[in-house]
Amino acid sequence: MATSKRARPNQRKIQRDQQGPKGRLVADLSEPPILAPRSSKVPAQDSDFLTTAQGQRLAHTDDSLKVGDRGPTLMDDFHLREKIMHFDHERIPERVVHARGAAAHGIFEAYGTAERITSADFLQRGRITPLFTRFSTVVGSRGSADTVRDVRGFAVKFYTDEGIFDLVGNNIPVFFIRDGIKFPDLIHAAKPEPDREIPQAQTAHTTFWDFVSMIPESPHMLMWVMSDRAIPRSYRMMEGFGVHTFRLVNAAGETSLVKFHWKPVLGVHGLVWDEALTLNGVDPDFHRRDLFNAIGAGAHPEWELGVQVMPDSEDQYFEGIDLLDATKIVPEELVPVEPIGRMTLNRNPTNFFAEVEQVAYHVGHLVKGIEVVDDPLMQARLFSYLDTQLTRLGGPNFSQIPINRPHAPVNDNFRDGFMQQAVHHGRTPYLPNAVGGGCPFLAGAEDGGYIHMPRVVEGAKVRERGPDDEYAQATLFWNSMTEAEQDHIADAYTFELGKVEVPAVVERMILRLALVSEELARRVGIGLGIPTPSAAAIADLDSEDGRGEVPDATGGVESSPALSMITEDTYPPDGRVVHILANDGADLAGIRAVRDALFAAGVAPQIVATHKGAIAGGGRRADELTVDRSFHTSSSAEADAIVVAGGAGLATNPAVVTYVQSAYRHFKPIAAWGDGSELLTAAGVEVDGPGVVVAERASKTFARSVIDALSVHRHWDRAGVHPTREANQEV
Ligand code: HDE
Repeated sequence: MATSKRARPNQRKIQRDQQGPKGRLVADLSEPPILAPRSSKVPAQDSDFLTTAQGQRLAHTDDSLKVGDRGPTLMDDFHLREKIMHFDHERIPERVVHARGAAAHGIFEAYGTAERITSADFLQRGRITPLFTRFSTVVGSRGSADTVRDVRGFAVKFYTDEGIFDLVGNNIPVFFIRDGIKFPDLIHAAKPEPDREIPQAQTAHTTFWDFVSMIPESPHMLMWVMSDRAIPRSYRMMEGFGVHTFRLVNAAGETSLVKFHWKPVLGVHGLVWDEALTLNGVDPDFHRRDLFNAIGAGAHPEWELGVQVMPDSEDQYFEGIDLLDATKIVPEELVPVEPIGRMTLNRNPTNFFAEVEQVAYHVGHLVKGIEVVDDPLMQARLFSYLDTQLTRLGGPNFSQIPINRPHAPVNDNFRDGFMQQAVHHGRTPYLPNAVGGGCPFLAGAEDGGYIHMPRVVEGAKVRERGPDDEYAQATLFWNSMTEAEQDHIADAYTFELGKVEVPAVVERMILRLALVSEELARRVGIGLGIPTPSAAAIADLDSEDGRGEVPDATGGVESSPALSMITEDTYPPDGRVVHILANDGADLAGIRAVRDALFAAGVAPQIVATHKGAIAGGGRRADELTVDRSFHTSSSAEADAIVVAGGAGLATNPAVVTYVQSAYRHFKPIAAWGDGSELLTAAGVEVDGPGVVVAERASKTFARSVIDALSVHRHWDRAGVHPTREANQEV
């Protein structure tokens, strides 16, 4: 009997025993399958005429078939029956977590710098691989708002020549829990409370804080979630992280342990909390729209993929940091991130449901050269992601849905199941076989087969966890923030805990915070009217958590600038939105010049006036300019900068004055020329303040200054001393 083990495709004739679901195949047991002549596509929108799902052309679709024009509807109306049946079943269950999201197609270009550590083909020099990336929030339902405080999912599906590789990460490099068995508890606590289904898409409620205040490993992740990382300005401006450690294997079989990082070319930027709250109402689709518009306008977002490479040691620790613990980072100051390739998102989805809603990521979609480690969070995920597709996508054939199809040839010997699209042929969907010529063949290492690296694992079967230093990295995060970022973290805790209805939960949480930073605990306590926990209470919790029995998990790093989002760097203004405020009588030639200069720099300018339609110029010559938006529908929260062109009544219109004031309070660049500066004065904006540009005329230099002011993102130096910082200093 032919065992297929040693058989190789180049030695033997392959009998294709499984065909991908490319087209409508005509089954014939004696002949190879024949593609139906008319179309190789899944039947969808081929006909010029409206048809039933079975292809019958229809003459009428506005009235059901009745006895007389007021009579009862007839069972004969197969068109009505089929149309309503399909409509009734249009929805599929939303994702149990990460339900709300947006996605785009793109490519990955490998630099080749990972060749020495992995044999993965798509990471070899010059390889270009198509991909599909979905960003998401975690807690909210599919229809929830984009700019809530939450972790963001960052999931990339690489369609490599060796099969699908999914890197299913987040925009925060750590997680709330260390073991996947706690995941249902975490999500039940974070989701709307089950008796009242309140609140939607937020952690600012009693049950979430009740849970995390009793999870000793959560403080590190909580610091990230309370920081501006959790209210990104845009999906395009988020870092991404693989979170878990991965084991890479090179062609010689040598292994290393790595952490994956995505670094956005546009920099990492957040919203201001007040702005995020406004956007939830003004434009709940803010992030989805931003991604769609930027790609549509040709501002294709880019990220560099990088790795931190650590030796594959027996204990899988690095400098005292447990690499199997997803609540820990390896500071970049200890192990720098080495760039290995670049992702560009360059095409919007054609159909949201078919692509974004049906895409199915799975951490077990791996390619050779990349392995997972024994991290118990990852291990639970390996089970979960396939399981969830069965409910969401209706069965085991979800990999045949177009967006999920591998680009590599498939021959999996799987058969049948709900919604099977392929018409397989042959008699031998099993191995080993002799009747089918031993096909399909098994691939050894020389043919690109996935070989798990042998590792010795031993130990008693126990429900236990290793020792952990739960606070040091949370403290490192706090110590690495600028003052503005610390102020935002203190405010975020004060907001979230302020929404908790059970005082004991708040007190427990403040106590835990004191182990991260007594200053932070005091500042949050001031806002909540809660006294600082006593030294004895802090010491009790400390010994209960067993700190001091384990080594410090920071690797000796006291402050990590890489954790801060506020840097001295400048960033490209691509796709940034600038609102040009104008009204009838404005300098239209100046507006055109500024608009064109901004546009040429990759910025998205929008003219906002008191009314839609067109505004008239102030000169003698009849001139008009079409307005993009009016103050009735727009908010300064949607813009990255405000430029005032001026025009009738702007400086005396309270809505417009508030518009400028909130932009200023949100630390955005503000600019004006000519009589536009009257509005700045009316809004109380200091014309020589940071990030404020004022000019006589709308010159090129003026436009350049606006772009320069945009490139630093926000002008934090406008902020005064934060009240709780001041109060804390007085204590
Ligand atoms: Fe997920 N997660 N997760 N997760 N996750 C899902 O899979 C799960 C975790 C992440 O855009 C689900 O298809 C468990 C960490 C992203 O479609 C589900 C555990 C990280 C996405 C699931 C985790 C993630 C998901 C829901 C603890 C960051 C969205 C729908 C063991 C590294 C992917 C689905 C997309 C989605 C389970 C923890 C990231 C239920 C059990 C840690 C980005 O399978």
